[in-house]
Amino acid sequence: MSTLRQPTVAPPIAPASTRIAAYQMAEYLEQVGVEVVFGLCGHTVIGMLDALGKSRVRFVTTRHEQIAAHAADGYARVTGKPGVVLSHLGPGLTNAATGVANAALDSIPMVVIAGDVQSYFYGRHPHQEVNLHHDASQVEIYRPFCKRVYRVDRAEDLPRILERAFHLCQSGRPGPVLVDVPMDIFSADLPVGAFQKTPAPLARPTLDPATARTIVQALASAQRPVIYAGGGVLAARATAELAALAEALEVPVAHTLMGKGCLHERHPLLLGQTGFWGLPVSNDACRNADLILAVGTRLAEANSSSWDPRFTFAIPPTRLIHIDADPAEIGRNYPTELGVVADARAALGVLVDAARDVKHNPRGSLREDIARGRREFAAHYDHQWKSSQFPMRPERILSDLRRALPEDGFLVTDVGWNKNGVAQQFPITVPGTFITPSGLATMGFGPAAVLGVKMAHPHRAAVSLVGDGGFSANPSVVATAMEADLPVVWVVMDNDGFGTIAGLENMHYGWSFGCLFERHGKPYHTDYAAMARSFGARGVAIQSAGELYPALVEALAAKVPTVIQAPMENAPTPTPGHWDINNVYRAGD
Ligand SMILES: Cc1ncc(C[n+]2csc(CCOP(=O)(O)OP(=O)(O)O)c2C)c(N)n1
Repeated sequence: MSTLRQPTVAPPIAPASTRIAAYQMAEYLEQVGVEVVFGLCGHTVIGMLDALGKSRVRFVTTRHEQIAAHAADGYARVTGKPGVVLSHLGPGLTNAATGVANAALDSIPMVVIAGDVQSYFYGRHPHQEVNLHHDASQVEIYRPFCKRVYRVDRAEDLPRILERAFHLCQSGRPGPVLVDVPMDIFSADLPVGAFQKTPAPLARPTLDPATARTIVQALASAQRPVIYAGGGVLAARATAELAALAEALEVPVAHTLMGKGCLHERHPLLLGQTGFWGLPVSNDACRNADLILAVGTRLAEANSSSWDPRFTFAIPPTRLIHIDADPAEIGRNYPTELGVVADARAALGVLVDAARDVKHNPRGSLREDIARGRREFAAHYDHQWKSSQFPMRPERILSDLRRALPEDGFLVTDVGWNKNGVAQQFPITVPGTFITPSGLATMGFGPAAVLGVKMAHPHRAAVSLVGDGGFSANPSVVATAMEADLPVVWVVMDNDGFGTIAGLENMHYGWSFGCLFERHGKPYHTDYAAMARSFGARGVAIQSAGELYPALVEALAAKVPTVIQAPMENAPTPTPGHWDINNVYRAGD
């Protein structure tokens, strides 16, 4: 006979003035404007799921937590609101980590709510807890990339912590915040109205008029000034102010990867992206500038040609003024004449006011020089736009996609040819329609982030352009798109391998060992179109170059998600700049 004692004490009946925390929490999410939570279930979060299911907040269930985090990231990028993720503990949280870190490195506001083991099992190492070196330490996994990690030890703290999470993820330099909730705390009673405090509206840090006059004077009197725009300009929705400043002082604009779209692609002052995959005209203008005003950028390695002064920036002698939301970004890689901690939109707005009626140095043939530089570079690839070669030229895929995609449609890239080629060669005319993973450059981002983008803007087209490596990293996105009824389009640039790295290895070592998809020494090909159809989605296998454009038009009009698989030559993206890794590789015997 069992000697185990059965519990005999009935749970205490809560007084009428209390309500279970999870239900109040779901209502709080509604109150702070959360429309959708992306996540994946587990025994630690079903209390919260029940509450979400009974709320107005939509829950999108993914098949992998990384997808949930990328989708929330995509949603946040196009709405400017925090993305919200719900994750189970242990393996759920570690699965989500890549997506959350990707959001962190691109300064995307996000709140991650994680279930955890029961608080009263502290130190007993319960099921699925991460605790090898410290009790109850799963939150530590998120420490290096979250702005703050909270473990909720007492139910009474939950409302305050949640308010802090929504405040912190959006304030200063945005980024993810983790709220780790032991599952018994979802079920705890809290006084009705416990979740009342909402994040304070924030006036963004701006620029004082005297400093603005100094900066404007410096730009006006410079011989060869450049404005260098980063993702901070787009995140702050400051593109109109940027254009106004550039036009007022006749200053050309170069940009980072995340800054693409900061000016209309046909704006006569637009130089283009800098760095390894940049445009020569942009690298040259920056390298020869006497003054650069950098706004909302961390002057990162890829866009700065690994900071080698021979390629993109030569600072000094170029003088640098740097405006950024994060003081830690100022002065890291270059001597900086003046650093300003401010929101890009606020600061550019004050600069535009200060620039009114200010006379600037003559700029000579600046606009003609830019046009010629851009034309000359395009001549390297524009003859491929109509190439009927099959497997297709990547440039043809880009040009067909540009023709088919409405100007306000979203293009969400992954990493590989898609990201590097689009940043360099794909015209973007509506700010915020180019979405890409920059800081962490996570393969698998694009196919998942497009889900959040489409969720936020169901009436606008949303295409994920992705390599076959990136697409097959997390192909269950198709199932999620079907379930959530998100008619997105994935265009898979299929070269049977991790093409970019295969090319890099081949260039330095003469083969592509470990980078190609092969079986028994022969190319291993996957029929992603058939896979899509098995999910109930549309799947189109392109058989000749001419089939792509009509397939794109049809897919964009379709009411169900579509995978278009376009076989592609593994041709490298031009690299006018420099990347230090190429100095490192050494082949031996
Ligand atoms: C998660 C992750 N693993 C590895 C890499 C390194 N990486 C950068 S590009 C690339 C190849 C991507 O292959 P594919 O998606 O097929 O695109 P392609 O390069 O062929 O255009 C890899 C593996 C990465 N960025 N992210």
